[in-house]
Amino acid sequence: MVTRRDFFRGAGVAGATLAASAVSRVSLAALPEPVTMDKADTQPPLLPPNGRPYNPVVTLNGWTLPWRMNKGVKEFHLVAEPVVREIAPGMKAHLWGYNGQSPGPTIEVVEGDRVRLFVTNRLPEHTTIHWHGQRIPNGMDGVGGLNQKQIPVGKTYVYEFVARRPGTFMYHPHADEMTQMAMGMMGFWVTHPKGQHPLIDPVDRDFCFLLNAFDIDPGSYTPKVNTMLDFNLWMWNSRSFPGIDSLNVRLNDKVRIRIGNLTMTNHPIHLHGHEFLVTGTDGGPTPVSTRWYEVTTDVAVGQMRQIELLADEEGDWAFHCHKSHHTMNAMGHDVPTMIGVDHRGLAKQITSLIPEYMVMGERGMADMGEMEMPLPDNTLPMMTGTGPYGPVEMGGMFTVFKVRREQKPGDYKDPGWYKQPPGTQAYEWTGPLAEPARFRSEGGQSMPLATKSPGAEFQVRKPKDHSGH
Ligand SMILES: [Cu+2]
Repeated sequence: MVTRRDFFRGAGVAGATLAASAVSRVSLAALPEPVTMDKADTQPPLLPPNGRPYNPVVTLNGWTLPWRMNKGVKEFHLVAEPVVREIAPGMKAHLWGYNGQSPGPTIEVVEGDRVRLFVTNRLPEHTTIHWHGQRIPNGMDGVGGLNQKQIPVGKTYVYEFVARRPGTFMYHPHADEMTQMAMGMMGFWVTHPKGQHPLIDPVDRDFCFLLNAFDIDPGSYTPKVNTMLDFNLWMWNSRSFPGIDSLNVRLNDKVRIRIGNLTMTNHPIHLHGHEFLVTGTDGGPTPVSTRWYEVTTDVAVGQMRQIELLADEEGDWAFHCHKSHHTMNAMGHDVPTMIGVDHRGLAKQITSLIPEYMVMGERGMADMGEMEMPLPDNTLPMMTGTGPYGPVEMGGMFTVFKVRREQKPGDYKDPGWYKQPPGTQAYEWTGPLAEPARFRSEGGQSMPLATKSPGAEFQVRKPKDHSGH
């Protein structure tokens, strides 16, 4: 829910009451009131109340920041501050973000808009904002030390420029970046085209989200800010499956999904049941001649990708990152592969010391999604989320694209699970099983080996950590 608060009477600002009464009301009125969000739910699209018209986006588990028109300038107020973000039910993280959430609110403007952004720093250290991907005057680019002085604690800086290029953008600090981005300082920005654009088609649904990763030890609340690659929580808009909302659309809707990556690794984003076109990148809309159909698109570090599809297949379609360890949650690390290992003897010895000891993963890892293990406080099971037929065995960067005949235009509510029509679902074969016919001429090769080896045994070893991402 959007809440307005009287920023200058907030209890946290020392001497604010005095300042507010002593300083003129004019100076207070000069600053747009900050608007904050206290929930991680997907908010309905913000229909533009004034300014140039556009078709708004829907931010997955997020919201769009309202603005004020001031003599033809769109004024926004971002407040950089510590926030508590629910990663998924059962886990909260102490992050840094903007206006009550991390990621911060999506900023939506129209090509040609003059934009004024007030940025108030309520973090314990200085910050800046960089408007990632935009064409702006050099002094507005937000690289601390290079383009401007960092915004000191408690101060407000103003950025002002014209949103020249329509497209998909992001914002993030360019001051103590490794810490501030590891703590969740980031947000989405969409510049809509002014009227008809030859390369930007109107769509029925327009979704956006940022990819992000945190390293939060089970039982703790604050991300480790010195982690370079070995993150343990993979998220869309700082939400981990099953905390990520589904993307709910009507059958035959034309759908656009915009994805930005501010993690430290690439993410091959994969949609089931449909083909899509990459219609936009960091550089704006792609020329039509460069578009081809795909089901997976890699979003590299610092990149934005805009995909478009016709949602013409009804159902509940998985939508996820294809790096399989990114569809798991914390505790995914340092767990040895136990498939095929018989640990009956070992388990017996251990249970004499630790009665509740369980052997994990000897038949594969699917058991782990089902079993009820005691978890440390404030963490998520590795694989979780339950569908209509049982555990989905996914966490992290996973959600469901729901295509429904009855979904009304403009309705983003979850329609529940899809009921497959009779005869259209995988089923058990109960007839007789024939012996498989084996291929009889194994071993043919163009160059016979000089010496025949008696056969070698291989040990397949998966990398133990993620340093090779
Ligand atoms: Cu990924």
